[in-house]
Amino acid sequence: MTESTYHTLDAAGIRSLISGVPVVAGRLGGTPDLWRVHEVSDGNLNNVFIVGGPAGEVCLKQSLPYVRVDPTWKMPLDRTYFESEWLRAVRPLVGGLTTEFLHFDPVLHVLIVESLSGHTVYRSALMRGVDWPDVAPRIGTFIAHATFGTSLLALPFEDVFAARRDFARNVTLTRITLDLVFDHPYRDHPRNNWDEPELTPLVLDIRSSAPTLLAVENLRRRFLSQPQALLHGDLHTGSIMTTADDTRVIDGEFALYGPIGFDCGMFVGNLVLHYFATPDATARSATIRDIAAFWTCFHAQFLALWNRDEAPPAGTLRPLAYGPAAHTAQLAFLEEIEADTMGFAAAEVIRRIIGYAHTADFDVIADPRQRGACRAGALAFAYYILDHTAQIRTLGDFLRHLGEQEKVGL
Ligand code: SR1
Ligand code: MG
Repeated sequence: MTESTYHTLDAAGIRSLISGVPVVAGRLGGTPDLWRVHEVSDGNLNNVFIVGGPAGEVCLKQSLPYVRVDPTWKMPLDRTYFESEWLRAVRPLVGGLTTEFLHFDPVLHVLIVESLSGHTVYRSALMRGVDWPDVAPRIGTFIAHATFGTSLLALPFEDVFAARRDFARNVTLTRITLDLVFDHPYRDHPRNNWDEPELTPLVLDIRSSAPTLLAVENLRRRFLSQPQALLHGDLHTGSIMTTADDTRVIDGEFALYGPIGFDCGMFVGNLVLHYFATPDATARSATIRDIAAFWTCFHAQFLALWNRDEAPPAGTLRPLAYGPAAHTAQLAFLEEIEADTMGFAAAEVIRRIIGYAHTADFDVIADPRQRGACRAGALAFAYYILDHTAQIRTLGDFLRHLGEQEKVGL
C-alpha cells in the first residue's frame, strides 16, 4: 500500500509509486519487479534516480527536507513543484531543448521526467576537453524562446501576473540565490570558503571597492525588481545535459520571474570559469567563440520572435510604434539585457570561487599552485568587470578583456 504522507523514497517505494502512474509505468514496460532503480544524485539539493524497465527509462527527482549535501541545512519540500511548473511553462516554448514532463506527485514531492542517460552534463564534457560548438548557441535559442514566450511581449498581462504570483512563492530558493550570489561573498560569512591563501588579498580588495559593491547592489536590486520573464534561475553548465547534437536544459527548481540577463549571465559566468580552468590556448579561444555565439544567437532569436509576422495572441500589448525608432527601442532593451548579462556573469564567477557552492571546473588542474593561480585569474577578471561597469559596455568589450587574460595565472 502506498503511504499518503511524505517520506523519502527507496527503490521499493519508487517501484510502488510508479506502478500507480500508468504513463510512467507504460514507458518502463514489464512489471515492477523488472524495474531497475539506480541512484544518480549529483546536485546539491535533491535525490535523483534513473529507473529502467524492459521498454525504457525515466528520471525521478525527489525533494528532501534539507540540502542533500548538508543535512543540517533544513529546507521546505516545494522545489520540485516549482521545477514542474517551470517545465510545463517552458517545454511548449523550447521543444526539445529541455526534458519531457511525465508526472508530479505533490505529496511525495517527486518529479518524473524523460531520462537523458545517453547525455553528459555539459560541465563534465567541457572538463573532458570536448569541443561542441553548437551547444552554446542552443542555450542562446533556449533562453530567447523561454524568456520571450513567458514575458509581456508574448502573453496577456493577466497570464504573466498569474505566473508571477505562482513563482513569487519560490522564496526558499530565491533566498539561496540572494544570499549565496549577492551577499555572503561580499562579507565574512561562515558559508564562504576558498582553499588558496593567495586569493585572500583579492577578496579583501573586492570587499573594499565601492564601485564593485555598488555594482553588486544594483544587480541584486535588478534580480528582485525586474520580473521581465520566467527564468530558469540556476542556468550553470551543470544544469545542461548534452551530446554533440542534442542539448537539454534541466533542473529548473530555482525558477522565478526576473531579469532575462540573469539566465544569460549564469551561463556566461560558468563558461568564464571554464575558460580560466583551461590552461590551453586553443580551448580558451573555443570558449570565447562559444560565449560570442551564445550571445549572437540569443540576440538574433529574441529579436526575430519580437518581429515575427504572425499576430500576437489576443490581449497582448499591441505595438504603438513601428519603423526605425521602434527598432532602436528594441535594441535598447537588448542592451539592457547585455549589461545585466555581464554583471551577473561576474557575480556568478565570484561566488563560485569564494562562496559556498564551488564548481568542479578547476579540479582538472592537478598542480595546486597552478589551480590557485587560475582561480585568482577568474576572480581578478570578475572583479575588473564589476569595478569597470561604466567602461565595459558591450559583450565585445567583455570578451576582448577576457582574451587579454591569456597570461594571467599561467
Ligand atoms: C544550497 S544550494 C547551492 C547552490 O546549488 C545550486 O545549484 C545553486 O547554484 C545554489 O546556489
Ligand atoms: Mg540544480
